[in-house]
Amino acid sequence: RIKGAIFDLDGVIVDTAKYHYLAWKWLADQRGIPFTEHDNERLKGVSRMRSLDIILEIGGLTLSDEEKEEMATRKNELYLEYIRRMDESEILPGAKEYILTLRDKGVRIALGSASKNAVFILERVGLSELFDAIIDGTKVSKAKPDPEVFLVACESLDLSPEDCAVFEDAAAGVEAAKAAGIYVIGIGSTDVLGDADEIVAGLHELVS
Ligand code: G16
Ligand code: MG
Repeated sequence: RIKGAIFDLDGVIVDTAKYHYLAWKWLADQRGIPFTEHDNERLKGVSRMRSLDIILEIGGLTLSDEEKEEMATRKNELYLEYIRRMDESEILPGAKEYILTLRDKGVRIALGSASKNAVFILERVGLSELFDAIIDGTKVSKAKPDPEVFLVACESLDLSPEDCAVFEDAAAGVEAAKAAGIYVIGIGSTDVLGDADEIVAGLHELVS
């Protein structure tokens, strides 16, 4: 029986991967980098800068730190244009219901996201109040697959990793949760989430 539940944001609570993709795609096109939705899978759960490195690697491009900083800032401006328009209709099926069910049982709820825009997104979709702790890209220095984000989430809930469960859609996130010693429920398909302790298609499957 778990005492704390830690949710990833993108791919678990909302589908912001499509907006990350559109923003990166626009920039990749500008630079003539062939970037596909298949490649986008590698960007899931990893930090903004790491995402840029992966895209530049696909294009075989080397940029100065200054140019990279500029490109990352531009990407975020484009991304913000998309997420600014988000509302509660973009909450993935079952996500809100499942979190409410857990809260009813006294389970403490945390967010464990790589995104620096997590608080803004939760506010846009009206879910901020349901979280006892929000750990995101502004609060940790080491990105997934490093366990830091999930370990800090456990600490913030005042619980040990053995008493928590992580809900993750990305391979990097599953790896991070395992490294933190936390039970992990993969959200999505077996081919990406093979290392998870359990796999479901979406949180809707867990709502009884
Ligand atoms: C999300 C996405 C990643 C993205 C990262 C950083 O992580 O899955 O693709 O690169 O956030 O986002 P931002 O540019 O907004 O800081 P998660 O951990 O919520 O899946
Ligand atoms: Mg994710």
